[in-house]
Amino acid sequence: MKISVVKNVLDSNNIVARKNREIFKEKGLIALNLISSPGSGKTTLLQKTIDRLNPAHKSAVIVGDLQTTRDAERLEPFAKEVIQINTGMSCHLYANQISESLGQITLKEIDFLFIENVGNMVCPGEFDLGENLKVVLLSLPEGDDKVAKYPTIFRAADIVLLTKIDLMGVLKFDLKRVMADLEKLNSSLKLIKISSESGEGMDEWLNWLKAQRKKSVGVQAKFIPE
Ligand SMILES: Nc1nc2c(ncn2[C@@H]2O[C@H](COP(=O)(O)OP(=O)(O)O)[C@@H](O)[C@H]2O)c(=O)[nH]1
Ligand SMILES: [Mg+2]
Repeated sequence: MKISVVKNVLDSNNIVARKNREIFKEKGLIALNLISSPGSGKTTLLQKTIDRLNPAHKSAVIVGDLQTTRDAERLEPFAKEVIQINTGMSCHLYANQISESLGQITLKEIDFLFIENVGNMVCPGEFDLGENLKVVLLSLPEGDDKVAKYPTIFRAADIVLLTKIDLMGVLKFDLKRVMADLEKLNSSLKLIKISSESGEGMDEWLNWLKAQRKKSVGVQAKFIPE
């Protein structure tokens, strides 16, 4: 008889994450896990992104914060469905919190599922949620040294968004240093310079998102009669 032992929290998390990924595939949606420090612009970017994806593509958001429903309230006017998870003391979301939330979303109507992870650059990187892609944000005010200081999350990223690019020239920020540090970690990593304020980089980001969805689930957006 084969006895399998779930060794630790990470093992059991990975089992649920795999199931989540199967559900996303079966329901024909793409799931993106947004990871960054608090305040780097995740919620603002999601507001602008979902607004631009509407009405052709429907989005849902699962947002994790230690406390409050503030981000959910900000996203509610844009997304078809929003679930806020309060993690209490936990610095990241777990796959089982995603799987429980999926039960509350009409997945067959959703094209993009955005997961706004709890703001920090360390723990969210360790916990697979079943997402198709990890989107890591770094904002200009955080400084140009952060890629080298937090390499793990940048190594795991499928794309890096350099946010608040409108502040270039206002703040000291050595873009070449960031590019060189990213190149050392992963030379094929895509970086988009973006601003929710000025709109710079938004077209490139939206085109990337649509191309990723096409790659993973096919061309058609799901038509939902209003
Ligand atoms: N200058 C500038 N400020 C931004 C931009 N995006 C967000 N912010 C501001 O940054 C702060 C934190 O944004 P928020 O979206 O809540 O970040 P989150 O904690 O990562 O979700 C807010 O005051 C936003 O108005 C941007 O592109 N440019
Ligand atoms: Mg937020």
